[in-house]
This record gives sequence, structure tokens and C-alpha cells, in this order.
Amino acid sequence: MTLAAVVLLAGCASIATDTPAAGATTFRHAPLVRDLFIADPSAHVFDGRIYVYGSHDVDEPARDDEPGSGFVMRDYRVLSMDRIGGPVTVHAPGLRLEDVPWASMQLWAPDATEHDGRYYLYFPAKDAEGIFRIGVATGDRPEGPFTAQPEPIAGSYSIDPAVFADADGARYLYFGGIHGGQLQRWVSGRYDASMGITDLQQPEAPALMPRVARLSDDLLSFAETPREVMLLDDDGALLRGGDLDRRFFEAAWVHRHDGRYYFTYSTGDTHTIAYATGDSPYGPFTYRGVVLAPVQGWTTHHSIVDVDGRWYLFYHDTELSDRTHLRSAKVAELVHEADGRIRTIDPFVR
Ligand code: FUB
Repeated sequence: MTLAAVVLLAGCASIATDTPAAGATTFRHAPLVRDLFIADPSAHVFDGRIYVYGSHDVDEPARDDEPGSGFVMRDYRVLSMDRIGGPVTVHAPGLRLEDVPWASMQLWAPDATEHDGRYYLYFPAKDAEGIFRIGVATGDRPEGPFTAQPEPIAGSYSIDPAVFADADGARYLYFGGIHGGQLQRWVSGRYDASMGITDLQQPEAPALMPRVARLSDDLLSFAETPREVMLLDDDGALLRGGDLDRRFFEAAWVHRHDGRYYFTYSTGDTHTIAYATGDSPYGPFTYRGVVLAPVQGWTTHHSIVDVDGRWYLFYHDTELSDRTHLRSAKVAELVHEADGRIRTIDPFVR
């Protein structure tokens, strides 16, 4: 396994070394598919079948030098399987860039939900001005095809939408990503390109926090202005910008287990999937630990899903390509300990 690669990163500076998995030996889990690259896997069970909504990574030149510009995805391909470990179906493209009226490039990490037999695909893309927005597309089948709304969700920005359906039926959209995900450009409430390509560079100040908004009943818009999801340390203080091992970078996800809400996310340049717990879908969430140790590849992204009473982590790595922008989705069993902690998953047998 070669661990050095010059890459265009999703979130960090445009060139870096791809070495988070140093010391690893054997990959613990196999790619779900081997003939195309699917990353950022968001898994759900719809009508008894497992569907995975991911980014469809391709090897094409970047169009600009913004961070993450090497991730040029142009369509979404849904995967499905009837059980974990079963044969995987790769569905025809469910949505193409050219069919999204407002989008100019970069169909990044999506997610989906179902309501009354309709399926809703939430996805980020850059608009004509190069600003990431979040769109929604609908269809009659979980794998699509999906028809995009003519405009992005009003008031949406940044990347990595993830939908959580609470027990009362309310749906919440979590989103945000720093660096290439542009969250730092929204600190004033308006897009400000002068905020540059990094985070706030204030290590002692509170970190940039992910966002959440409850969705409207038709699931096509925000029912409220997005608010910050507060991530705290054990003392109840906001995680700081310089706390690179714990602060939010991108890839939000929420699941509920035993009455607790788990907010899970990527720490980006420290390469873990971390978790924090709370009592409300809005948070605050207190940092608890690591769900997934660093994988091979710079980015890490995941989803957590209950399949017939057992929990699974879907994630990605670069096992098949050793190139940061060509990633493969994988799945691992996830264990909640009796005290509510999540047992850390090591993607390697060491
Ligand atoms: O796939 C493009 C970006 O890479 C995602 O939006 C991030 O979460 C990272 O996985």
C-alpha cells in the first residue's frame, strides 16, 4: 500500500500528503463495489432494502483551484442490497448535473429520506457563482430517477446535507463543512469570499459549528432559519477552533439509540469520524470519542444505520485507487456499548 499521494482535497489546502493510515496492514472490510468509485455513503433502509446514496467519484481535471476542486462529481449512482453482505445492485444514474437547473459543478455528498412513498434526495453543488448550495430532488423510487427542484433550498449553503427523521416524524437537515465546504465564508450570515479557504484561524475561539434546520412538511424547504449545532467538551465549553482532534470539519450525521441522539462527523485534517451525544436533535452535543479511526485516504465520511436491530457504519477509503478523490464505500458493524459509548472501529487489521 502506497501511503503518499499528491491530491486535491475536499476540505484542506489544495495539495497535501495522504498518510493518515500509517502503520496499517490489512484492510478490515471490502469495497461494496469494485467497478466504480462511490464515496460519502449515506445508507437507509427503505421498504426492507438497504439503499446507499453516495458521491460518484470520477477522475477528471479540476475546473479551478479552490480546495476540493479535484472532486468533480457529475451524477449520483445509488447502490442497494437486500442484506448486509448480500449482492450489491448499482442503479442507473439517479440524477445528473445537467438536470439540476441551478448547479454548475461538484455534486458532493448526498443523503435521502422517504415520506408517503416519495423519495427525497438532498445534495450539495456549486451554483453559477461557485457558491455551494443544497438542493433537493424527488422521485417515486428509492434509486431514482430524481427530478431536481428548479432552485436550491432557500437559505441553504455549504455542503454535506444529512437528514434525520425523529421518532415524531419531524425531519432535520444537518449540513456544513469548513475549508472547501465554505462554511467559514458564512460567519457574517452572508457569503463572504474574503474569508478565504481555511477556517477562522483563531485556535482559542470556538470552532465553526455545523448547522441544522427542521424541514418543512413537504420536505422541500427549511421550516426555520438554520442554527448552529453546539459541540461541547466535558466541561460544557464549546470545542475550540484549535482543537483539531475534536472540532467539526464536515460530514455530519445523526442517529438515535436508546433515547440518546448521536451527532457524528469528520474531524477532517485529523481524519477521524468522531461522535458527540445529546438529548435533542438540535443539540448541544458533548464530545465522546472516535467512531472510526483514520482510513487510507485524506477524507473520511460515513453514515450509521439500523438494519433489523443491528447497527452498521458505512464509510469510504481509497483501498482500490490509493488516490484521494477516488474512493470506495465499505460497511462495518457498529456496537453501542451498554453505557452508550460507541466501540471504535479500526478500518485495518494491525
Ligand atoms: O466528496 C466530496 C467531499 O469529500 C464531501 O462532501 C466531504 O464530506 C468529503 O468526503
